[in-house]
Amino acid sequence: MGVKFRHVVMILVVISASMFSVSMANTDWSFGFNYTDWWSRFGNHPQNKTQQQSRQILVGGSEHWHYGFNYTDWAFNNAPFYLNDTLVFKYDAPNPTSFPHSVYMFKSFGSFLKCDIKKAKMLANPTQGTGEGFKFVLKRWQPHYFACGERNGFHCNNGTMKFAVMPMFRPSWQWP
Ligand SMILES: *[C@@H]1O[C@H](CO)[C@@H](O)[C@H](O)[C@H]1NC(C)=O
Ligand SMILES: *[C@@H]1O[C@H](CO)[C@@H](O)[C@H](O)[C@H]1NC(C)=O
Ligand SMILES: *[C@@H]1O[C@H](CO)[C@@H](O)[C@H](O)[C@H]1NC(C)=O
Ligand SMILES: *[C@@H]1O[C@H](CO)[C@@H](O)[C@H](O)[C@H]1NC(C)=O
Ligand SMILES: *[C@@H]1O[C@H](CO)[C@@H](O)[C@H](O)[C@H]1NC(C)=O
Ligand SMILES: [Cu+2]
Repeated sequence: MGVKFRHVVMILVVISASMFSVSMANTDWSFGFNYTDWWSRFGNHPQNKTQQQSRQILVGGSEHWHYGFNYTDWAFNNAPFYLNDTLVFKYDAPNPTSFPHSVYMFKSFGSFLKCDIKKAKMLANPTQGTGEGFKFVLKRWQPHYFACGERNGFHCNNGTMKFAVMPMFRPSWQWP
């Protein structure tokens, strides 16, 4: 009996709520505030999928991956990076006119600072930067320490071929 009574009350609440929204639609209760506009800015409504897709980022931009370009500076200017973004390293195959390059990853911030290549893992050898380039997907939510491993850390140390990236979670909405 009590259960049925509560059901009746709930139904009445639903009916009066829908009546209220009908009257909302007919009368301007918003006093000029545009709720549609506000919701379209902040609400989690259907998104522009193009903007949601993870990006392919060319490391160094048009400079590609070479000795003497400041990649710390580049990473700072191109932050934030997001999870599932792809970093693309492009560099020439070893040839008589340019230094060979490679892509290494450090496990710790300490070995990154010192360019201790012996403690780094090779991700791409000197021939893997040709054509489409070497691609690395930022899959893990952790700092990533990249460097060129050539000349036992000289390219990393003196050639500034090193940078760190901390991928972020992509927000599900956009600021206006
Ligand atoms: C409210 O904003 C929406 C989306 O920007 C727009 O389409 C609509 O015309 C606006 N309504 C009024 C009353 O300004
Ligand atoms: C989504 O955003 C991209 C880039 O900002 C734009 O080129 C495209 O036209 C947008 N698509 C829609 C359906 O709004
Ligand atoms: C590279 O850029 C960073 C950030 O702008 C700066 O702190 C650093 O001194 C630069 N390194 C070199 C070798 O110029
Ligand atoms: C990244 O991509 C993988 C597989 O495509 C997906 O399962 C995962 O949820 C994505 N992560 C984020 C944070 O978008
Ligand atoms: C490191 O680079 C600087 C210029 O950026 C140069 O003056 C110096 O001689 C280089 N160090 C070595 C060991 O070659
Ligand atoms: Cu190099």
